[in-house]
Amino acid sequence: MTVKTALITGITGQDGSYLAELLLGKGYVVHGVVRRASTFNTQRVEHLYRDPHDPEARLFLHYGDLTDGTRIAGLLERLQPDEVYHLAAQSHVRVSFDEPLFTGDSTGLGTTRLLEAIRATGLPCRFYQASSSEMFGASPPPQHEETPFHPRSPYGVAKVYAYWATRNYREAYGMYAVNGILFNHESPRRGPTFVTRKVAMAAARIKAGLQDVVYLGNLDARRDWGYAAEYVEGMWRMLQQDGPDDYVVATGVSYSVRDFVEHCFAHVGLDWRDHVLFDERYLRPAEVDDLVGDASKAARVLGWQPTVRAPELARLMVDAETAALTPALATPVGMPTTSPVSATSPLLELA
Ligand code: NAP
Ligand code: F7E
Repeated sequence: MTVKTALITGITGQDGSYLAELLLGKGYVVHGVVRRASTFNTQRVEHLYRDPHDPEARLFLHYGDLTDGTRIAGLLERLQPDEVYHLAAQSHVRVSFDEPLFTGDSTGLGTTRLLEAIRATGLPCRFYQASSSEMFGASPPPQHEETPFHPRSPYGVAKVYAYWATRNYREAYGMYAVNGILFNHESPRRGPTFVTRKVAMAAARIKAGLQDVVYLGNLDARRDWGYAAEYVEGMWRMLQQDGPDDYVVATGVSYSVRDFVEHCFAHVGLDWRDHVLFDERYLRPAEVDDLVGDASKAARVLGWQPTVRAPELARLMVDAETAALTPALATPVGMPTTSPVSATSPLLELA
C-alpha cells in the first residue's frame, strides 16, 4: 500500500498536534511547518517526535513562516505532499484588533501564498483551509454552509478572504481545495488565553490555593464549543471524498461563557461568583454574540458526529489542569513545569 504524505502548517498549535497524532496513527508520513522562536514552541508535538535519524521516524519538522511565500513554495516542491492541511494563523480574535495588518497578512494572505505555491508547482495535492465560525459573526444562528458571512473582527475578515481564495482556486484551477468551517473547539492543549483554557486553569489553581480570582470580559457571549480531538477527524474526512466541498463542523448546541465558567468551578466544588471579576481589557471592539452550528451536511456526507459537548469538555479540561498541577507543586522553583505555558506568565495578560 502506498504511504500518504501530509504537510501541516500550524503543527505546533492545538489542532496541529491532534491532527498529527491522527495522521501518524493512520500510517501517514507527516511534515510540519514550525516558525522560528527564541524559545521552543513544539511542546504539543514533542510526544510524537522521534530523532529523524531513526528509520522509524515519520514526523518531520521544517522551519517556515506564512509570510514567506518563497519558503512555502520550496517546501511544497521538495516534500510533494498528497494532502496539505493549512492550520497556521494568527488565531486570537482579541489580538487581531491589536494587530490587524499582521493578522491580514498571515491569516488571510498566508492562504493565498500556499494556494499559489501549489498552483505554480503543479502539485496534484488536496488542500484543507481552516475556516472559522467567526466568518458568520453577526449572522443569527443557527449557521450553516449557506449562511451569509458578517465578520466582526480583523481575524474574521481575514478568514473570509482565505475562504474565498480557497473557493476561487477550486473553481478557477480545478483544485481539490476545501473549507472546513469549524466552530469553537477546545481541549487541554488550547492556548491559555482562550476563554475555556483560561477558566479551566483558574478553577484548578483556585481550588489548589494558588490564586484567588480570575478576570474575565463578556460573560454573555454564546459559543458552540466542541472537543478538538474529534474535530480533526472531520478535517481528514473532508480530504477523503470524491470531490471538494465546504463543511460546517459543530455540536449544534451553544452555551454562554457564564455557563462554561459555572461548569468549571462547580466541578471543583466552588461557586464561580466568589472568584470571577470583570476587567474591560478582555472586551472586544465588536463582539460575536451567538454561534450555533448546523453540521447536518458533515453528518450526512462525511459521517462525522461529535460526542463531547461543553459541560463534559469543561470537566475534562479542569481535570487535566488539576492533574498537571500536582507534579508542578513539587517542582523546584525555576525548573520547567508540565504546563506548556507557565500559569504565571505575563503573556497571559496580553489577550
Ligand atoms: P493555534 O493553537 O493558535 O495554532 C496556530 C498555529 O499557527 C501555531 O502552530 C502557530 O505557531 C502557527 N502560526 C501562527 N502564525 C504563523 C506564521 N506567521 N507562520 C507560521 N505559523 C504560524 O490555533 P488552533 O486552535 O490550533 O486552530 C488551528 C486553525 O484553525 C487556525 O487557523 C485557526 O484560526 C482555525 N480555527 C480554530 C478554531 C478553534 O476553535 N480552535 C475554530 C475555527 C478555526 P506557534 O506555535 O509558533 O504560535
Ligand atoms: O473567546 C469571551 C470573548 O477567545 C470566546 C478562536 O479559536 O474560536 C476562537 O475565537 C468568548 C468571546 O474564542 C474572556 O469575548 C470573556 O465572546 O475563547 P475566545 P473566540 O473569540 O470565540 C473561533 C471559532 C476561532 O476561529 C478563533 O481562532 O469569550 N471572553 N472573557 C473572553 N475571551 C478571552 N479570550 N478571554 C477572556 O478573558
